[in-house]
Amino acid sequence: MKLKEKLAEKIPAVQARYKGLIKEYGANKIADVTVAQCAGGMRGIKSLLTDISYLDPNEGIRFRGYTIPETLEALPKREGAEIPLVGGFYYLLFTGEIPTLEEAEEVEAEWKARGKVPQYVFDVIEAQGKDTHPMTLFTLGVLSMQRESKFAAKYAEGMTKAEYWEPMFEDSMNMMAKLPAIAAYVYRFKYYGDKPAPSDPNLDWGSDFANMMKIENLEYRELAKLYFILHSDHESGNASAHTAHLVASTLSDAYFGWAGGLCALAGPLHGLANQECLKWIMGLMDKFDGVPTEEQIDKFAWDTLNSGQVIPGYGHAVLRKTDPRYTSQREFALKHCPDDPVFKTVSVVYKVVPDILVKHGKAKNPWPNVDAHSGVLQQYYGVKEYDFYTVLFGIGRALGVTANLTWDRAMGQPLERPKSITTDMLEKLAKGE
Ligand code: CMX
Repeated sequence: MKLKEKLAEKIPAVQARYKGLIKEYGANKIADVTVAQCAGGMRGIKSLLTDISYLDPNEGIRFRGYTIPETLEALPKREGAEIPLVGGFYYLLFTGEIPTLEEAEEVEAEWKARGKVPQYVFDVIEAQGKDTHPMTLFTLGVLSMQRESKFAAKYAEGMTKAEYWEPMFEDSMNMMAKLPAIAAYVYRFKYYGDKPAPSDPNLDWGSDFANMMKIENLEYRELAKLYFILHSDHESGNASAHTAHLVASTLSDAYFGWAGGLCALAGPLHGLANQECLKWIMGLMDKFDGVPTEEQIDKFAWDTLNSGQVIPGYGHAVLRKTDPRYTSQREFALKHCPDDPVFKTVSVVYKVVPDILVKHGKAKNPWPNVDAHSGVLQQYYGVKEYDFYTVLFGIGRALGVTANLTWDRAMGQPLERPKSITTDMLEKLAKGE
């Protein structure tokens, strides 16, 4: 396929640049580490390398150098569609080039050809039972497919390092192709006790997810594509992408890597915040019986903070302004559901909460992140089961993660192994002893 050929063309130069950098400048310093960084979650330490995306604290994410509006503008769309093909976006993440419609369609066609999920994946999900959290069901589904790994099989046969990226790419394509069907299965099984709609060969990857979910409103197809693109990548240091990179740096495959990443995504400080967010908004609306006033939100937010909880959907480890992923979803809502009471509530929350967080004085960033807006749109189209939302995040984030894992192999990135020290050692270093 063209995407694979394009990668094969690009890899030697990138690899030579990477190896050359280490060889020529390997001993040069690029940063120092403070006591706070060592003891406090490694915030901001420049220690990961990726060209897939970059997160500027003030500007937000750029995918291969393109901002979100630029990405949505530049990528090819099918006739009549509002949002570009996710297959074309995947091409951009891998190659750094805007594909033609034909190139985007080729990725879509490959996904279609590789999309059939083995029955044992569904058996694993059903064996867990409906009471299990959807992220557990989804993660188990992904992990169960590890036995299909081309990378693991080739590694067992024996291959050279230069060949590593190829089976990683194949695993990435195979896994991406199946994630929407697995997620739709989890959704229908857990909440409705039935099966997803059959895949429609005429629909693109994102729209087919909406179809398999059995969401009738056709606008949800556009939202699905937008959602997956927006959640795809946030450079490499976020917990889910970093976990996947770490796991796969041991030369385990993309299934092991992404199952690990999904476990990190399932925490409330990361991907699970999207479920917590809508739960918080619905709690707010229940308490005040509809769209609350600014005064009512003020009280509710302070009650949350005073009870020791965080306000979900606000704050970020890197960003220092409103997340452009929030803005993009807000624009979609303004176009498609401006009168929805939940959207109206989220809009008033946006007016009130940043000031409260500033007064509270703890959060370094008082502005909303991606999770503050995603649930509103989901519930509007009928996906009201908010504990499912992190699964949606898990489909989207896999796009960036698998592109990174393939490039990690292509560049020959090694096993990740930072150094830990003891508290005694840190004290001595801190005091300059
Ligand atoms: N509400 C209340 N307190 C908050 C807060 C919020 N939304 N955001 C940060 N704080 C607090 C932190 O808990 C921390 O308190 P302590 O000093 O008592 O530990 C303090 O402010 C400083 O935190 P920070 O340096 O600003 O933020 P971190 O890098 O430590 O954490 C994040 C970032 C996102 C985990 C944090 O802002 C948060 O908990 N937000 C709410 C949960 C959320 O929306 N997570 C989703 C993030 C996006 C994603 O990954 O999906």
